[in-house]
Amino acid sequence: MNQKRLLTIQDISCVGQCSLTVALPILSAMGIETAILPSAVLSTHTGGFKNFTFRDLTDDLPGIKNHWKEQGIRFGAFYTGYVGSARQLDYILDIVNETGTEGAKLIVDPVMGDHGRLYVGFDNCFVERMKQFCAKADVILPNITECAFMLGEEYRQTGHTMEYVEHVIEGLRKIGAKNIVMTGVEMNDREQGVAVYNDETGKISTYFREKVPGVYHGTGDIYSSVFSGAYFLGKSLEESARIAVDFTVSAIKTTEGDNAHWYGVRFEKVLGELTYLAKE
Ligand code: PXL
Repeated sequence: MNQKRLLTIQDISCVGQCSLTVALPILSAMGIETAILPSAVLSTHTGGFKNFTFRDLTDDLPGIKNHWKEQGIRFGAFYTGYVGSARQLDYILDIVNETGTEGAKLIVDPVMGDHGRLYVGFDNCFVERMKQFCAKADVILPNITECAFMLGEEYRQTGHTMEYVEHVIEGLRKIGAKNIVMTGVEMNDREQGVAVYNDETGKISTYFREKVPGVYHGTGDIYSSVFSGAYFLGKSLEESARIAVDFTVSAIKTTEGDNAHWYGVRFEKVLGELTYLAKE
């Protein structure tokens, strides 16, 4: 059986260009066999649509895991995003421990909030459980909001100095995080990017691109999907982080200034920019 398979665990928001509806096409375009495990099914994402439906699939996870084990199905890496319940985090760890191949990496995007606020349905209790989950990951990909909540500190929207970045990374390492990719870092109002802490070298590096004005939904999921794919393909932490920034900027530019398309970005238009990775 082909062991070079990645499993991504996040919700299906049927409409809204986020979570699995971006992760699967992105990872596929990168030439990666991708298995999915929906953590929940929602009619839309929760970021602006009203009265969305929400079906939590937590109780389905053990049975799915048992079937995979019975069938000898294994995964070479795991990438998690939006999780439907705190209880699910324990089930996900069982899946990782019991179905991962030797050396399989766990990449965690601790999806909980953005712009200084937790998403609808998340609370401090979930934040605590997510902190413990992040300690088990090989790489975590928190945005600035998620960093602030995990450290129990005030959210800083912009003006992130190197001292601030170092402080956050130190705090996350105290929680038990290993490799860290902080997203949404803004040291000035012209640029946005990431700070990467490499657990092997102990070094922090940054990568910035021009900031595109506006608010763009689902771009965190786009970022984490590209990062996870590149890392799984054997790129370094730093290179994976850069590839993901460049693609996210391209995806945002497809929708720049289009206020009617407020719920997501038209990343489909630029998916071709990733296919070179499938050929390498
Ligand atoms: O993009 C993150 C995300 C994922 N899944 C659901 C969401 C959001 C952000 O709002 O609502 C259901």
